[in-house]
Amino acid sequence: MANKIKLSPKLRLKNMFKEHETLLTAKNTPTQEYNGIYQRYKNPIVTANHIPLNWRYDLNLETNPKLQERIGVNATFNAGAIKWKDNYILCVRVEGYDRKSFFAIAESPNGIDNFRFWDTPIFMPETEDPDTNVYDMRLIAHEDGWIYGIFCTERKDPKVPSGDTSSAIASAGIARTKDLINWERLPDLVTPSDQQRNVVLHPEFVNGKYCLYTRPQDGFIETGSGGGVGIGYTNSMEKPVILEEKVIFNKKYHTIYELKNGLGPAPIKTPEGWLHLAHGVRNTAAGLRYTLYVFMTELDNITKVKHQPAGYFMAPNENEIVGDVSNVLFSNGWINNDDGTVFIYYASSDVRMHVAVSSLTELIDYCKNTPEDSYRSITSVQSILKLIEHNKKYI
Ligand code: M1P
Repeated sequence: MANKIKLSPKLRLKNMFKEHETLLTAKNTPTQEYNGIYQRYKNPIVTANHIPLNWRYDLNLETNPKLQERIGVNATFNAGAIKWKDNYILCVRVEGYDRKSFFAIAESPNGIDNFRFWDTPIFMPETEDPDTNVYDMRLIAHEDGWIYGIFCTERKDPKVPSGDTSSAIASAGIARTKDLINWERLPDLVTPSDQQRNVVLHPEFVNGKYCLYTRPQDGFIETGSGGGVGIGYTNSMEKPVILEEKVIFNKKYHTIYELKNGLGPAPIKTPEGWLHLAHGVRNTAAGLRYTLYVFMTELDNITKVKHQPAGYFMAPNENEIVGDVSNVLFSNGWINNDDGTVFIYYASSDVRMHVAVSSLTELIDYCKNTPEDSYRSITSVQSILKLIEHNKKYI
């Protein structure tokens, strides 16, 4: 008979709690590399193993004599972020073994480590049209006084033949809260496009209206004629209807956002303009590759892109590149601290959460001084030649 590890359930239970606490309280330290733009940290900050044990196990050894895991958590990723009562809050997409995602708050005193989930996951109310799956919440403290959670709600496409069990419709779900515990669900956003993911609320009113960044798409996976980061306006979040979407950042041939792009978190207001973090998706022989990029829009005209550094800002490194959906970095949360540091929360390969630390100074410098993409090999070489020429004085 094969050997089994024969710790008693009682001892396993004791060890489980001890190991869990060790994981939750582990100190995180910066990696060796620093590129003048951001600093990665060594440990993922939230993983499936951070999920409280009482969400997963029946802890009564009489009803669970073998100490089996009753409800498995597959991944923790794509978290919205907000500073709350001096602490750092992530609204994490938690995905179960059953493939359903839900939201749960993890809180840390320093934003770098010691993230701990609140006692229970968020019980998100539904609209009259039940959600099959909810994910990727952006948390936005709007100047109207509410904290909004804008997320993707996915439902089976009712128009497809019954044999098609994978076609879905993605819409922007909206909820608001004052305490991150009690959520008021509002109607889903209505837009001219059939599909919406990656919708983000601008934190300020624009000409007295709520402004939402959208990502129009024809199909659930395929952007079709849609794609790009769009902008639309609504008079009310209680009846959120956008009549017209204007694309401000298009997908473009032979770029890192050739296939599609979508906004990450809500933009940060800086003296130089609105700073945006987004993801761009390109095709490769090995499948899709998601990287993060940064751009800036004008302060007084949020539809006008002012700086658009070429290429990606951040791409998966060797620890991040493999996961459930490999070759993916995705971010829908960052926090601008009072001291000018910016904590960038990003997920790798649809599995785990990380933090990178930057600052407004570094991000603005990056935006203003990184050459733009001029879309041909020869123009990339011209950018390098210009830099070499400039550097002659300094070598
Ligand atoms: O698997 C990568 C990402 O795919 C989708 O992103 P997008 O809407 O840009 O295609 C989302 O499902 C996202 O959650 C996921 O990380």
